Amino acid sequence: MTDAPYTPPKVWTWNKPSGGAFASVNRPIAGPTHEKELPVGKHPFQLYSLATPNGQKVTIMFEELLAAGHKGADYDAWLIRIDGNQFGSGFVEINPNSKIPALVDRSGDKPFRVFESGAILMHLAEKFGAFLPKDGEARAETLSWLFWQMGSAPFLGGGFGHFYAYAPSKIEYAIDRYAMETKRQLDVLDRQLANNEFIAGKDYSIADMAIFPWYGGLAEGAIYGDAATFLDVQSYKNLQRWTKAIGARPAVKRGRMVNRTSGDPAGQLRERHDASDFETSTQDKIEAQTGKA
Ligand SMILES: N[C@@H](CCC(=O)N[C@@H](CS)C(=O)NCC(=O)O)C(=O)O
Repeated sequence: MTDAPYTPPKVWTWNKPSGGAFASVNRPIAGPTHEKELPVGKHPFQLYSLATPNGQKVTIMFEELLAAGHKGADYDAWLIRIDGNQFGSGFVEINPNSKIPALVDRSGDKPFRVFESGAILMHLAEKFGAFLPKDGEARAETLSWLFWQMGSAPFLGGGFGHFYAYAPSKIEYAIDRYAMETKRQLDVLDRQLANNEFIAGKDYSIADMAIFPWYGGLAEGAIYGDAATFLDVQSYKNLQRWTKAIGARPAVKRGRMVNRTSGDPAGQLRERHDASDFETSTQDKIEAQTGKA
């Protein structure tokens, strides 16, 4: 990797690692790299994930469904570390795109896969008739914001987050370009939240669950080093109000702990197989029992 001006060759070839964080798992081809079956637990839903923002969306949804009394929404959450495990054969079978989160719905006669966090949220919302209005304007508004998130966050994560926090060198052009777009997105949310309690209006919905882990996480200062200062996130007052309200929900707090592998060990529930795991199986307790991290 050099900072010298780059003249692209006529045909790109994969002849060196790209550099930066995650370079070791980046490759220009899809498909599995090794054989590995996925474990299956006792619950109707089997989730294979990690507590990145995309992973948190789904664990928040499950915890909200359970908190709302949907007993059929119980789930096993298995940990997929994205240091190569996303290329195991079993995982690629349920997500040909090799990215967490991926779900297997085993609640009916024949298990089937659902991948892409937005599709998983919609699938669960429709199945349980929850957090997504049934029809009309309210449904359209909720889906509009859900898909806004799916289309916008790659500019925040793959664009701003990558060049600000992970790239091997700081490139002013790239950071400027994506800081500008990220701030524009923060302003979109701030304006929407000026007149609405929740993202899609008066009701809490899957749009909030999708947007919170990314933009709430940024507003809290939880992602990309000191990005919160760099982007002056405190100036988005309505976004700050919403972030505090969503982050205080007990189900959101639980959902953010599931499949977490970093930070305070008391906030990490690396795998979730039962509601009681939040009391008994957080990483601090496991380390106290086993004596190792
Ligand atoms: N559009 C996908 C994005 C999922 C995604 O980017 N997942 C990341 C973690 S946040 C991942 O698994 N990365 C591993 C890799 O790129 O190899 C979704 O929303 O489900």
